[in-house]
Amino acid sequence: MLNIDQFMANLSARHPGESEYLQAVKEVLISIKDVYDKHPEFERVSLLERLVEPERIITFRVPWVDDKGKVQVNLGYRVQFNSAIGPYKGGLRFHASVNLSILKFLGFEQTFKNSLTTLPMGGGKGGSDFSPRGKSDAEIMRFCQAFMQELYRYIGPEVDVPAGDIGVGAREIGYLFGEYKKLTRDFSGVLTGKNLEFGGSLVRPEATGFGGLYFVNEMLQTAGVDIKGKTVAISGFGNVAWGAATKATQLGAKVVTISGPDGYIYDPEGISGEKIDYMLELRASGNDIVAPYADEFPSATFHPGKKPWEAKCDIALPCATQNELNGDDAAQLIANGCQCVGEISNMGCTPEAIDLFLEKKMLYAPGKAVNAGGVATSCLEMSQNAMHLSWRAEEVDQRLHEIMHSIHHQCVAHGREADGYINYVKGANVAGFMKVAKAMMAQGIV
Ligand code: 2IT
Repeated sequence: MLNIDQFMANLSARHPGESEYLQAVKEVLISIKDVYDKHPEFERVSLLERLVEPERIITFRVPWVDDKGKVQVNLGYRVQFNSAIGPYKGGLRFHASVNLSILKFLGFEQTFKNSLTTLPMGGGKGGSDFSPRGKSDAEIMRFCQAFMQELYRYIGPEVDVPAGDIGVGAREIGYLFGEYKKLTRDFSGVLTGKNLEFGGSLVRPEATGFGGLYFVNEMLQTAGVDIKGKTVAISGFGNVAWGAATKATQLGAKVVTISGPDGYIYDPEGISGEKIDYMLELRASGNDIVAPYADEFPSATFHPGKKPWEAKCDIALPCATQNELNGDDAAQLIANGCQCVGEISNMGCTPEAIDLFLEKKMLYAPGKAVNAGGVATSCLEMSQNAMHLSWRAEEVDQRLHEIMHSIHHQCVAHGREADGYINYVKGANVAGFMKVAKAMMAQGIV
């Protein structure tokens, strides 16, 4: 029988202070306790004790020269978490906050997310505490090259396939790919999120946000709610927020907020059309702020230092980073009549927020289900690379749609409670876990 308190006490003694990692593990343990206890064969082979530890962690220093000629030293990591169902797959995050706890939580989540996609991918994550904020293009390139000069030894198209995450977009993937190719003389699908000219997939840039909205739309439909005319609060303004705003608008909803580290924008006329394009300009400025939006579009107001969850909305979509929506934010959303929260960031909600959503029986689904369209489309990019061809946008989008439908179906199958309420947290964790667990059982003690 799984004793969660005992298990967590042992794990935190081994990994003191790794709060994000411990938080992610605990959430999964709570969800899977019932099914785990029904499988005594799991306990006999210490399946959970193995599953929570990464198979391998690679850490290295990344020395690079800035524009002033000064040598900078950052830390680089790759956490190869679980390869039971396929090669390690997951993004690279470049952000000042990056540490091992964050990358281990992301790698752990990625393992279950990738399992849910129905595609053959293990879980991995990596990155650096390098901050792209305010860096020149040449500095970004030199950093990416220095990072790859070490990472290339540990990755490969059938071994470990990194992609983007916060701070890593098509530009960085291009520089990383160029350096990998130079070092190995191997043109292969070793990274995803590439530009179209050298093996990238149509729809990959939009995929996380589009997939998120396909999933949220299906949640709403299951509850008999039409998304048309609904008001949507989005956090963040990067690639994920951009894709989510685009698809929400296409489906007839009205997006009223975006946010950055500096505060949030409230635009009651709706963030659509050229305003969504403007998000790309904000991103390209490299300043990591949204305040200029309010100067550009007079219908909008800027709320410095505040989070978008105080704005009235029907649907809330966290699209920025972990733990960006806490218990107080959840209470405020509920008080304002919010009906649905679709987490598109990884672990965007704190345990307190999730407890509140579940207690109120709200429509709430976790990132590992809602945002899985990004990595799923990365796998479609790998498939195209392996076949040396490229699919039309309609074809990729169609597959993305089917994958999100399947993930929703798995959540319902494993998460429906006696009163009919769908606990998407439980559904996603149980479905994701069982596939990985069965694969680990079959492969012996490794
Ligand atoms: O969190 C994620 O799923 C990603 N950052 C995308 C990973 C990928 O391999 O496309």
